[in-house]
Order: sequence, then C-alpha cells, then structure tokens
Amino acid sequence: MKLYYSSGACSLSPHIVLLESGLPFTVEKTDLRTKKTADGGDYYKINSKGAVPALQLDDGRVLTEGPAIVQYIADRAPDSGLAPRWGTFERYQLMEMLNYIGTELHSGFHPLFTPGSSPETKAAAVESLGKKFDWLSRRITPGKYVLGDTFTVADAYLFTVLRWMDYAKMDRGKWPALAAYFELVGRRPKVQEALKAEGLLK
Ligand SMILES: N[C@@H](CCC(=O)N[C@@H](CS)C(=O)NCC(=O)O)C(=O)O
Repeated sequence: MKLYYSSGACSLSPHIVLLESGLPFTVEKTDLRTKKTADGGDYYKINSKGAVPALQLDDGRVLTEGPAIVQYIADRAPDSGLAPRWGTFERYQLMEMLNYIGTELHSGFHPLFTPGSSPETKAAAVESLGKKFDWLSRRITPGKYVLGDTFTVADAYLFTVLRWMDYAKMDRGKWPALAAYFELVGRRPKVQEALKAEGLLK
C-alpha cells in the first residue's frame, strides 16, 4: 500500500493508522499547490479530486476520503483494535465520530485555511469551532480515548484536526480536557513516528 500525503494535512490521520496497524506501506509526498507527487507525477491521475489522502493498494486500485481509508486499514489489521468489528453497535459509533470530525471539525477549519477568507468569515469559523470544542470537552472522559479505553482510528483523525488549532491560533488551553486528550494521543510512539516522518517535530 502507498499513502499519498502532505505534511500535517488530514493525511496525517491515515499515516498514524498505518503505523499503528503494523501493516507494510510506503508514502509519497504530494504538493497540494502544484498537484505533483514527489516523483514528479500528476497527482490528479492518482486522485482526480486533487486532495490528500489517497491510498493506493498493491493491485493499483485507489481509495480516497480519510474516514473510508482509515477503516479500510483497520479492517486489514483486525486484531489491532483500531476499529470495532463490522456489524457491532460500536462500529456505528466509530462512524458517527468519524463523520462528526469530518463534517463538523475538519470542514469547520476550511475558512481558516482558505486564502482570501475575510476576517469576518474567519472569526465566524473560530466561533463555530469553539462551540464544537465545548461539546467535545464534555464528551471526552478524562484519561480516555474519544470512544473509551481503546485507541481507534477516530483518535488519529481527531488528533490530526486538533493540531490545526495551532495554525488557527486557537489556544487549546481554553479547553483543558481537549488539551489533555491531545497530549495523551500525541505521546503514543506511532503518533510521534508519523509526526517525525512528516517533518512536524521541532
Ligand atoms: N473529504 C476529503 C477531504 C480531504 C481534504 O480536505 N484534503 C485537503 C488537505 S487536509 C486537501 O488535499 N486540500 C487540497 C485540495 O483539495 O486541493 C477527505 O475526508 O479525505
């Protein structure tokens, strides 16, 4: 398997999940501005949407959309505990959380990263995200992962998105439960390994 990624982007989530899964994989960096891969190829030929992440299987097929990719990886390593078994209620709770992170948080950051967004648009995005962080702070049990005792693919995605608070100049300290959760996930050796591989560790 090969993961196409851009440093610190949402592709960090499947990067963490691949490392946590123990499955063999390679990575290829992608320039999101030029849409070129590290080997000079046209990234649109990998993902016609032009976005990372994309996961290329060994048979050449390509899967896109982060929440689908991380579940695919988790199901390739069923003993990893990265996702509850298919058909269980817990699996739907995982999808519920992945959907929340994708539609409410990940998308909520877009106006903050879009060149030319007005200060008013950015302020509205920060306010809206703040309300979601209020909810998440109440939702997360201190000392636990987002779905309980076990680290799952939802934690990889949530950690990735919470990192962007730094770029958005949102102080995680305003949400102590989130700050503690971010540290809990960030301490994991495979998370550190992914950050290092993407050149994100100071
Ligand atoms: N719905 C996609 C969104 C992916 C996405 O937003 N990727 C961003 C980086 S975090 C990207 O590649 N942006 C550049 C672009 O779309 O041109 C997913 O969940 O995988």
